[in-house]
Amino acid sequence: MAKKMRSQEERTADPAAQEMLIRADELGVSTAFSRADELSPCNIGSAGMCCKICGMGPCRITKEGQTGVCGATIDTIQARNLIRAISAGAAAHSDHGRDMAMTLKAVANGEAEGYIIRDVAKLRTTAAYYDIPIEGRSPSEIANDLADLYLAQFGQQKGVVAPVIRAPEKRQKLWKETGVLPRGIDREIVECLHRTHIGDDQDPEHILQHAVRTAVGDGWGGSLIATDISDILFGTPAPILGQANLGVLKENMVNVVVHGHEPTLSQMIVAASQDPEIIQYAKEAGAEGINLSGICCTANEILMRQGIPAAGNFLHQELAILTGAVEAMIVDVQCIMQALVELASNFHTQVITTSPKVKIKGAKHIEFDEHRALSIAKEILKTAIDNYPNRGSTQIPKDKEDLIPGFSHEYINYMLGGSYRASFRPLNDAIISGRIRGVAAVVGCNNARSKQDYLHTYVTEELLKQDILVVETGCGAIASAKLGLLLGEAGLDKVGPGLREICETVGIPPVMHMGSCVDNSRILTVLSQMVEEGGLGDDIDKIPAVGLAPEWMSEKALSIGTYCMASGAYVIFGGSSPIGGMPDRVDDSDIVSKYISESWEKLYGGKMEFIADPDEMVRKTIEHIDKKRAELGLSEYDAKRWGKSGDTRMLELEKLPISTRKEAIYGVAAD
Ligand code: XCC
Ligand code: SF4
Repeated sequence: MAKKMRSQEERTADPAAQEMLIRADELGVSTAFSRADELSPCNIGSAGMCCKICGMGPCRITKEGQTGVCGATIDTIQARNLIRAISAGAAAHSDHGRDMAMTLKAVANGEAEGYIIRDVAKLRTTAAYYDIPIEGRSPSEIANDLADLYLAQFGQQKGVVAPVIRAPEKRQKLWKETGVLPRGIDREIVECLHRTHIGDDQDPEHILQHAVRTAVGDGWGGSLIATDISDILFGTPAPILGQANLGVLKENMVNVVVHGHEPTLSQMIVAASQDPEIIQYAKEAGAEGINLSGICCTANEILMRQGIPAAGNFLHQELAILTGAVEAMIVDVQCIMQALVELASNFHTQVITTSPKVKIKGAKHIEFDEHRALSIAKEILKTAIDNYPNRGSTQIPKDKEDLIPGFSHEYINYMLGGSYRASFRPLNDAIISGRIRGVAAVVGCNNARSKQDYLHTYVTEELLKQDILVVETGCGAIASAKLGLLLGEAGLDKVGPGLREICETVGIPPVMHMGSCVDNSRILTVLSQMVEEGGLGDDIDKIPAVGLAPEWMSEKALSIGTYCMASGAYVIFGGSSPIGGMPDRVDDSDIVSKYISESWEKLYGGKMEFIADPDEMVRKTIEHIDKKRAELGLSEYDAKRWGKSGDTRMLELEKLPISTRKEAIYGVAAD
């Protein structure tokens, strides 16, 4: 059967991406978009029905009642596949957290060239959670103790991973009762691998219970640690002006793109790129200077702290190289396509790997070491500059949008109440009054099998119309940024009347960019503080909130979804389900899908579902939010009550003939 090649418009919603895909066709090079068209996914594997964990397999289960050679049922196989994916995701996030803790330790000991403790206030607040003495001690002394405590969480064998104490008390009790309090971050991940070795845990529900424990160790452990330490070392984000999309690349400058996840190296590259010696070196090579930009979550890390522009999200990594204008793409860990090297061989672009954990054949490897960070960053930049004279023909799309990222938990707290009355009260009140109907976190990846950015931005825009405040992280946030939704006033004509009032009053964009994927931990701590603030129930599962990952593809997304579920959220994944099972299987016998939805909801108040249709995602989000509002005894959401005050409304009224203005102001219909 001939393969169906999608048109550029079917492949991506982003005009800059469409332009680059046309260029790829003209140059005859492949991209993830074209490879996705050429390579159909295996329909047995993609639905979780293939087991290859022992040498008697792979066993592909396609008929009801069939089992693997060892007798494993489809449910056991699906559960094992799912927990293995969740544990890989948790491992990736948590290992990132571990590296941050190592860096903090080196900084505290004065052994990390170029780094300082930038946010002493956050260091003190964080240390205080764990009763680390802070009064009369230097930042280095406190940081040393905090680094030791955080490092110990990874190899801890007994007890409870320390940052869990930052969850609402009721939630912690629930986790204790259900046996999912993580003992040590690494221990739970290792146990996932042990339990799924042939001949171990074969009760799907029992397997998945351990998935919850592992994921809690990610969200309330490894990821939270990563976020805390990034803030301590590089500053807690606050709103800052940035830009996103390929148009941020510059014709007359050395374009260096950092891609991956860890801020340790990219922050140092930012510092090195501002060094007069390096700028001079670039000028000597004939460029006007160095233009730094980011892809994926490394982009988010430096965007929300220094306002360094984002060249794009996951599916933009190849497209940046296709401009022909990138001297070097510097990668560290996670979400880096192997295809970059082959693609770069058509241009002058140098792909540089830097992590001791990641090498790609054909890429230049300059290994990063936090003890010599600044020197290494300069060496990398010089390599990029040396490559500038090799540049051939270029085509840089014009598209770029402004955005305001940087909505950390701390900043939202400050923004809502100021220095003296920092609080979440106004947010809770807005939800209670119904101006804000509820909150949705739209997060996660791009997926080459769905139209890039479309699901993210469609779902986001539909929720905004319904007065649902949206927070975003990861590649989803960059998708919205490219569409201009992350700007204060700019997006407000697309927003429901109640939410618009709040945005105008507080001065926030309707979509708040909260950071990278490990920063989903910020969403957890925000939800916890909303509980603490009062009026929205005594635990996270009472809050009218939903998490969505419409274009997920990474195993990390599955771990994020699971810890958000365990924290009490309804989590919806778009795209295909890794536990889809047999298409004609009756719902009742689909143990795994039922378990992660219905049974998890009974246990944790949150649930996880895979829903392909975006309208269905929106419908179920609204339904859940309204159900939670009703359970809290809050007034039914009514759009007509809002939007009659404020500047925007006055401007609209001024457009009306005077005779009808009175009716417009006092009548029932608002819009
Ligand atoms: Fe990777 Fe974080 Fe997914 Fe983007 S969103 S594709 S994980 S970069 Ni995390
Ligand atoms: Fe097949 Fe069982 Fe081996 Fe899996 S563990 S590959 S189902 S024999």
